[in-house]
Amino acid sequence: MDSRLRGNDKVGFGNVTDIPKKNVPPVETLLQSIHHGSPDRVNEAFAQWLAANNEAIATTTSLQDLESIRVANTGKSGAVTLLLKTLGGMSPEERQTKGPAIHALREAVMAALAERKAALEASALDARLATERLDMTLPVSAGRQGSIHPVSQVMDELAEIFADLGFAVATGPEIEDDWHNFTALNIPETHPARAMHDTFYFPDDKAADGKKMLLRTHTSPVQIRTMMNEPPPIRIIAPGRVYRSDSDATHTPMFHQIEGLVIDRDIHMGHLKWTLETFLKAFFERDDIVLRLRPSYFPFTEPSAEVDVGYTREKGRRVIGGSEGWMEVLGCGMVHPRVIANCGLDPNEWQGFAFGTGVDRLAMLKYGMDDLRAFFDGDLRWLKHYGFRALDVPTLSAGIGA
Ligand code: 2NL
Repeated sequence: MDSRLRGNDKVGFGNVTDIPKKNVPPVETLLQSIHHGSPDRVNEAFAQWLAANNEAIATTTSLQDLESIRVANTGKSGAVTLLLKTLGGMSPEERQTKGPAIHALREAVMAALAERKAALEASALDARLATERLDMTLPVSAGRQGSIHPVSQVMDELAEIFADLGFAVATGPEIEDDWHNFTALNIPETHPARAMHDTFYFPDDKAADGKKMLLRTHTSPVQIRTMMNEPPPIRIIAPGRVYRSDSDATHTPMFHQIEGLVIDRDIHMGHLKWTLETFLKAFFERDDIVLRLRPSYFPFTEPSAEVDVGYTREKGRRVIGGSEGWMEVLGCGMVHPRVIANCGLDPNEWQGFAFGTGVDRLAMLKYGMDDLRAFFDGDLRWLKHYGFRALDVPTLSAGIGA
């Protein structure tokens, strides 16, 4: 007698334990009908067993129980398996009369097991879906959130504004060689910027020309690299960290700069002034921006100018816009023909303008901080106060928009 089909009260390791108690006839009744019974007797015994077994399958409530039945049916010494084994000892004639019933029984058992398995799996999934449902309309719990540093915010605003004007963002190494940082820019060997006390040099790292590597003092080398690697027309901005050996209330050894460069045919100062005016109006979100270009000198531009922007006093503070006074905000000029030639371009064919300014200073002017050093202290209270929400997108038309 196959105890597994009638429940099992002797629980031990390796035994099948969870058989639902059902009136499935013992497998012996099937075997006896095969060996001794008439075809009618076989059919009757098979039908009875199958009905009871189907009932057992259909009333299982867990995949675990179903698996117990599967093992009892089609496992190594399961009822179906034992029946199949009897085929081997039959004469061909006997096999022909009894074989089909055995195979049909097997098919029926397999089908019933598969059907119940699918049903139990489906309801297990339904149950999971019901308990694991998420309410997407619940308000988000406000966890601790960081904020965007004003320098990052202003850099994003600048990138956005200049993108609208057709400028791409270019980047390059912060550790530079002397040629890209100074020589290509027409900065003479004797220029004070090249002195040890103004520029951070690496004492041991040298370029192929034997000159010491250095921390870039402006982002101009990025523009030099772009001019050497990409054919004109060029419209780029180069934002990034720059380094100078300088430290007091208004200077930090590392600060942020943004430079702009346009190289094309027939570019003149009119393009330069319009671009700067459009940029400053968008950046300060005011239409009453007044510019003043004062003649100046940079080795890499000719002519060169310093750009002042008009301000007014509001409650004792200086606010950009109007023209009660002037504040210097940018340096600019037409790219020196020697710089264009240094980059392998013909200065008779290609001209352009360039400008540069400090990002930290722009941030202070727009958002009203008064101490540059606080920018780099990493004080969370300062960041909370002056920081920006992530995902606020700056636009040309509205400064910071949706
Ligand atoms: C300033 C002035 C300036 C440039 C930067 C530049 C770059 C190349 C060629 C020519 Cl590759 N010029 N950059 C030009 C004029 C002024 O910056 O006051 N910066 C803080």
